[in-house]
Amino acid sequence: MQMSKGQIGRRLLGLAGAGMALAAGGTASAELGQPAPWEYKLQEAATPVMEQITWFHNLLVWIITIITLFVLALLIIIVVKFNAKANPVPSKTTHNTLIEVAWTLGPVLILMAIVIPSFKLLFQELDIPKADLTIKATGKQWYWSYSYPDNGKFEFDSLLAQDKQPRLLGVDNEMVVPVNKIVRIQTTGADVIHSFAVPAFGIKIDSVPGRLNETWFKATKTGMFYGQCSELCGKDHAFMPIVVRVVNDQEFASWVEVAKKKFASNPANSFASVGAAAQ
Ligand SMILES: [Cu+2]
Repeated sequence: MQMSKGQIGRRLLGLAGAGMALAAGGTASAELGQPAPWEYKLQEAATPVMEQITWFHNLLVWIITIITLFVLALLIIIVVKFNAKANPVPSKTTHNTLIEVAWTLGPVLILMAIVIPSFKLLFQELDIPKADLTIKATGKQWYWSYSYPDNGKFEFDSLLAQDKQPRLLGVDNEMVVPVNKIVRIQTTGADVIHSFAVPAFGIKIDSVPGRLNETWFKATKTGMFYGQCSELCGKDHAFMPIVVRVVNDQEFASWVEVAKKKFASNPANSFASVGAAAQ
């Protein structure tokens, strides 16, 4: 089929329009704390650590883009200016002090610009501030158990709820935490290695049997935040989501009261194993 230039132009415009509509649709349906269709960015941050991760990620994207364009420009200049036809008698230059110093110092400075915020972020993630609340998350094949040693020592299981939205992310009993409080997560695996990860909080930490790993978050927004087990742990690895509901202090206190009664019949709560969180 022959197309005129006008037709091709209109088709291209249509395609671009469709692409933009898709992108806009993706943004419109993006909700805090969960993945969105056509998402290509990091999830919106809900903790100071995730804000820092997002900032650092964007910085790196800028740096790598500028480096790539710079190298591409050099390549194009060389191909155009110094090919055999354009430059039949090649120069025999072997050393240039200025350029050699520049291409050594330049990368050093770029690495310094990366290393400083990188270490700052690493320390922010690893230095756990004094926690207001500790929750132990135990990865099991294939669900999570959460215990609250500070709030009356109760424990409950959190299993995928097929009927809940978002699909494959909803659970029957979500972890509940107060907003703007420092929550320390201690995690372990009951059978194999799992990994506790919530993208909007910027946390991902392995849950290893026989070992207690720690991380922390301070959620600054209320709402539902979804994550998934992030270490291949067996056949139902894809079906053990993590849901954290962030609420205000009063809602948290009343949830604790209800939860203590609701999960009183959980056999795990009759054992002393729950209160083992180290202070
Ligand atoms: Cu898993």
